[in-house]
Amino acid sequence: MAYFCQNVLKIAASSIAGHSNSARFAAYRLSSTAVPSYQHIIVEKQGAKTNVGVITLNRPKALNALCDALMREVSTALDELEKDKDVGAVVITGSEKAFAAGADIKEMVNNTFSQVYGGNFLNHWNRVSTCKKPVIAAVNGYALGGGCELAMMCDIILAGENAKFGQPEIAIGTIPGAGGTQRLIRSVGKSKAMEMCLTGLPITAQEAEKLGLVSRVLPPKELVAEAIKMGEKIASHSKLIVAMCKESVNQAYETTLQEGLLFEKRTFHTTFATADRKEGMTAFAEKRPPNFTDS
Ligand code: CO8
Repeated sequence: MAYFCQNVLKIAASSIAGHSNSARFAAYRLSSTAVPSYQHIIVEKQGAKTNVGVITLNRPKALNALCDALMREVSTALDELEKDKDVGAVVITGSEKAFAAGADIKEMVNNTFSQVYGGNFLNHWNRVSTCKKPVIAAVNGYALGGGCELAMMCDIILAGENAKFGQPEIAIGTIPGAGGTQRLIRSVGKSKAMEMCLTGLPITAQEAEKLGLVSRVLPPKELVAEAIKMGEKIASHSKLIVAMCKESVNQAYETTLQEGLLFEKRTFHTTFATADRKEGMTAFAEKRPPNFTDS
């Protein structure tokens, strides 16, 4: 543990120095920690209370193409951040040029049907969508193919003004494989989803906001800091209740309205079995900030 703590600042400083978004890291330098053992991503805890996990995709030469090893590292990082009791939200981001330009085409080029079907190729990508903690995608630049799908696996997408979202798989003789034909339609509707999947052409951040794919568009240099700020706000609430709320919102994707409303009502009732519900309402009545214990 001591070894880890000593090295955290050293490693954080070196990863900050080498990072293209060094200005934003500087603002958080004093409160950041880093986990050293990743090759394709940078993992840190950011924010005034170091309670926001930040995963930065870091394969700049390949525009953050999502090779198998990178996505396995993302899964491992999420496992770690999910276990970390201090972390209340996670931000996934890339560089200013690319969030991610898709699955790694060069890695896939010689794969055969029997290999990908038999081996359940890239099945582990799903990990992002099963994270119990809220995950915010901070998207600058290209979010194409698997990059767009990765963003859509997150709970909230914030976009830089230069972001481009697209499903260009059709142009390389395949189709989206991680939600591009399923999650996209639920965000932007059938006509636009069809247009994007069948033409392969991307949409801008501004269009994406108009369509409801992203919740906000921000100047590229402010994007990650804003995402961390949003993560801090979420992390200031009870982590237990936040997880219940996330689960309830996600039910809307999976079920009928009546079943969803019932799920919501039962989950609402369940909050009354928690100490944090009692504390939250008591604090309101006593005109003081709540002291949540995540129980
Ligand atoms: N895979 C591998 N390498 C890539 C990828 C990629 N997706 N995208 C870019 N690169 C590499 C380039 O090959 C190039 O490498 P090098 O310098 O060694 O030649 C480097 O990144 C820079 O790229 P460009 O020179 O092309 O940069 P430009 O600025 O000219 O163009 C683009 C940027 C427009 C983003 C362009 O690179 C591009 O079109 N990339 C491919 C986009 C794409 O087709 N994405 C979809 C991939 S398929 C997919 O995502 C399927 C997901 C299925 C998931 C299934 C889960 C179960």
